[in-house]
Amino acid sequence: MAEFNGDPSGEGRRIAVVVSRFNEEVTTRLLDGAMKCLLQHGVKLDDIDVAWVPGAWELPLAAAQMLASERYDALVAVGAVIRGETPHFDYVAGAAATGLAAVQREYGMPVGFGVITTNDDAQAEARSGGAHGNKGWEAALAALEMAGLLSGLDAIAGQFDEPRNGATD
Ligand code: INI
Repeated sequence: MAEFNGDPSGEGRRIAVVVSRFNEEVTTRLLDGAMKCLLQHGVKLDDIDVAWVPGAWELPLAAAQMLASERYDALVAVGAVIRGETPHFDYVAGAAATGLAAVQREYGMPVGFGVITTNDDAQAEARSGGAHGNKGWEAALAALEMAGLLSGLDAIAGQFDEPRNGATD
């Protein structure tokens, strides 16, 4: 049996961050959390690129463009979708989540999901450095852990000469 865990060390990692300006007070705090996490785990400031987009709707496109550059080991997406009086919230939050999940699969690269979706400002406050922690920090940590896991899985894959599904015996 083999068991794999991702090492969240950021040493030598290059990280992309995409952050949305909508609800900027909240997203700035989420970005702060993500940056602190990356730096505390050993990522160099020069190895972090931050791209700002207008709103959460735009996160997947910018994330795709950044990962297409093949410059990064992982990406962290940060945004805040706060419920209003119309169904707009559902479209923006849903598109951000499904879009970022699609980007993650398309590029085979970790995308930390630091987009909070809340019913009101108080819930957003609580999740951006308040009573419920900082979801930007958590997303950055998840992205680093997944980068470590993918490196470990890559290394073991290289130890097999033949793919199992190509075996003839
Ligand atoms: N964008 C957000 O990031 N959060 C929101 O809460 C939000 N609301 O509620 O409307 C929001 N809308 C803007 C959207 O992301 C796009 O930027 C806009 O529609 C232009 O494409």
